[in-house]
Amino acid sequence: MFMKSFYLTTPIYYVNSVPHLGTAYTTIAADALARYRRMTGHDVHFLTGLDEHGQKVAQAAAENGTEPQAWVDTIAPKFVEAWKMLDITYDDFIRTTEGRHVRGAQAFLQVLKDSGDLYQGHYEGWYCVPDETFYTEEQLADGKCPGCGRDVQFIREDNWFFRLSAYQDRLLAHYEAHPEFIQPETRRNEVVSFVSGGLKDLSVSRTTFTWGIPLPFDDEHVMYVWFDALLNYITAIGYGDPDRAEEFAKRWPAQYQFVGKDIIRFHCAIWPAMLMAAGLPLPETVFAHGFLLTKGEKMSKSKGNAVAPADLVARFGVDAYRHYFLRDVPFGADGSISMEGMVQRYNGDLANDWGNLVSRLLNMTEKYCDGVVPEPPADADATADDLELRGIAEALPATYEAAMARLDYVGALEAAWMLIKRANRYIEDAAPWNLAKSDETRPRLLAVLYDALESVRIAALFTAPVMPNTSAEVWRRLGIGDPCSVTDIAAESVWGKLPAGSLVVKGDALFPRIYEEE
Ligand code: ME8
Repeated sequence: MFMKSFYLTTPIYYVNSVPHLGTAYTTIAADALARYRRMTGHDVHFLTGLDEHGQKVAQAAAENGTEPQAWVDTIAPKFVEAWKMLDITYDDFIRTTEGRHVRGAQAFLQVLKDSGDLYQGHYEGWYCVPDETFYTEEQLADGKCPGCGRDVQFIREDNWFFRLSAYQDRLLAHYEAHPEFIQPETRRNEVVSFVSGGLKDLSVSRTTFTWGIPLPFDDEHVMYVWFDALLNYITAIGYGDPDRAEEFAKRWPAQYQFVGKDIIRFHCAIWPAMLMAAGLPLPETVFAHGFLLTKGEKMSKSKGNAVAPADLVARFGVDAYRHYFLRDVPFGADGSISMEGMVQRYNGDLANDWGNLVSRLLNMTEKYCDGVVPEPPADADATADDLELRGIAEALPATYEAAMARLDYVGALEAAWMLIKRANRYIEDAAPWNLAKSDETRPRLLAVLYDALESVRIAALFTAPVMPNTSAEVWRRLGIGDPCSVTDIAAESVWGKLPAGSLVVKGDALFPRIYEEE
């Protein structure tokens, strides 16, 4: 069977410090999409990794009294551990200090040099180390970095420049012809207006420090860290390596590149211009999500309001963690997060709705049917309630797909919750505990249990991209396979696939309620 390649990337994170909620947010969103696309039969390649060069990382190493390479080697495993804890199913993890990246990035620079897109010049201006960004005097905000508000330093260097200005018209034409290239719309407008305002050639090398990739044609210079970092998206899949040409041709261009809104100009102006200069196609969509805010402020390492994902996972569990961020923060917008919000979401959606549905139903199946899934009821006997429940389950795949196609995780989860909530109400209304009182109503009892169990099977399928462990556990309790390894979710979600005779186990509460005083 031909499987469409689906290449998805996150930014590669700076190793100046350990992962936090912000970097975890992008990575979880990408993971949920990667998992879902595997379930829709795509040949998914999900890349994440680390941005290990540059002044900021060199500074972090110096502050910690160590050499840059030793420093990045200490921090990199912390990212790997964090992504393991959060059940991130990346297919590749690139570090920009790896040989495959260094060689690919050098090959790329050589192509640009040969095509005449690079020239030697003199740079004089401001530089923000935390953002690794060049600024002109006019761009500064009260003498500080307009991006992060921190101090900037004045630098004077003889550098290599990239003819970014030459790509202004082609970039604008691309935005025009491909409205899907930058999403959401607000970010697209922001980039169009930025590029329309004129682009300056970009300094792409540095000479006043050495922690970077040497230019292949001038080893006095190391590559500007953003130029180096952006190239990870192609070096990881084999750019510049003749032995991996086929892989590169299959994977590039990417379907989605996820970024935070803070780095949209790099990804939507500089990056596509670099690709154009090298004669490569552009990614289909760069999607910029918003910031996580705590008490109205961007959460960041430097502001000291960054929370460690591990603390929240310890309290709520990994699935509840993943669910909270994707359910509470519309992807693309800024979102306020709080401990109260997380407890509410946990108790409401997970303990009351989903966990409760699963446990009461499995309990009843044990109690009234010795844990054996009953036969599916005959269609002719279906009541209006049965048909409504089934109708919601049958509408779910298309609604869910439409939401995921626009990266609307909130919409996708709401669609799954329509089924979960309706199934809870279905049980309330049908009152199996009354139906169990007489033999006469036993056929109805079995029909209700089957339909409710089938709804649970389908709900677990569609919550799997976000809450993989819970879904796997629910299917295990239903006595069926692993929802996370499904590759044809449409076929799998057909009503009536829950096999009669399967033995269910009730198990502990999936989401024990959290009380405020805890
Ligand atoms: O920028 N809310 O790395 P970085 C949401 N190395 N997302 C947030 C966030 C917040 N409060 N804070 C950070 C870099 N992020 C470069 C990228 S790519 C070629 C190079 C997320 O470690 C968001 O995705 O500063 C943002 O784009 C990314 O972390 C920045 O990570």
